[in-house]
Amino acid sequence: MTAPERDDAVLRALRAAAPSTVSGEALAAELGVSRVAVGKRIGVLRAQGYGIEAAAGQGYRLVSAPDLPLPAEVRPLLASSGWLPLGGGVTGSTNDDAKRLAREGAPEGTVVLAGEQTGGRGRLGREWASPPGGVYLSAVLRPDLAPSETAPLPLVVGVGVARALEHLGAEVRLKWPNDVYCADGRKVAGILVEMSAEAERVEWLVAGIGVNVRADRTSAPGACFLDEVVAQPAGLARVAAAVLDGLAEALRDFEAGGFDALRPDYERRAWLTSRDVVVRDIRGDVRASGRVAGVDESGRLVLEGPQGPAVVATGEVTLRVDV
Ligand code: BT5
Repeated sequence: MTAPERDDAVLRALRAAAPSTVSGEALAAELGVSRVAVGKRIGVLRAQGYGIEAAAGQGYRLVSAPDLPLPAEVRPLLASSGWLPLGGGVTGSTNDDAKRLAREGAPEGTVVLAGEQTGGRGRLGREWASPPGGVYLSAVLRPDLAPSETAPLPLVVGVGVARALEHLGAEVRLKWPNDVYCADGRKVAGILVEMSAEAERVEWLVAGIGVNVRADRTSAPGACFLDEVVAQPAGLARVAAAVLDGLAEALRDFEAGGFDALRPDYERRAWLTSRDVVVRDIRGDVRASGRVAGVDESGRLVLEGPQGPAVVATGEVTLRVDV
């Protein structure tokens, strides 16, 4: 039994017994380890926030579980295989953690989870507000792609997140290139894709996703929270599992048919279509403006401008407010 399997087995046994106790001997026998090793496992679970009572001579009783995307909670909820979840508590930035692991050779599917980040990052050095009550995760991917073929990935990830949040009962929109909005245009999730590549080949990609779940007034102004737009609030582990399942499915579609296979799914939820927008580059200079016609087969934004159609691959899009 691997360490993660042992984690799952301890929790499974405690859950199966709750509200009764399960004896230390029974746990040790089930796991094939010593009672001391069981005691250590219980200590680790308590440190993660599980409420576990120990009754003298009777064993352990699970009284509460933390609302966190902990691997032992997420793993049994996953429909997709191939994810290797880690973390689940507080960290600086899951993207930084996942990048470090990728550099050290972590396999495809390694996922760093967190329920809070102290240094969450957006694009271009911007901050991602990451208070407790959100799901923050970063997946290591090693696709067989040339660097030039990765451009649609933020959109692919976006479709995966959108499907996941819809599965949980929310209505969402996708704002090109990397935002997930609630139906009213407030941002509920953000995506940050980072990569390391040689000239011809991608070495690794890290797909970072932050989802606002529990309403938090200290978060970013104008943020939307999943709890505000679903009938049934879901546990953070459930949200993380749904996002990973959605991501797995979208990546499979992309691998099988390129972005074109996902284009109808993107277009159906596209927030910007038929809106008048301005696209700026990093320096804030206007690159293009016009009415959004949609996205092309590589995920680029297509505008109908005063000088005819324009296609943009990168940029910041704002709605044009005529004065
Ligand atoms: C993004 O950047 O939207 C990408 C966010 C990616 C966050 C994930 S969490 C897991 C992983 N680990 C990380 O460190 N990052 C990734 P961008 O498009 O640059 O948007 C950032 C802007 O969104 C900020 O300047 C704020 O205006 C706004 N914002 C910040 N936090 C927000 C939040 N929690 N909800 C809604 N909007 C937010």
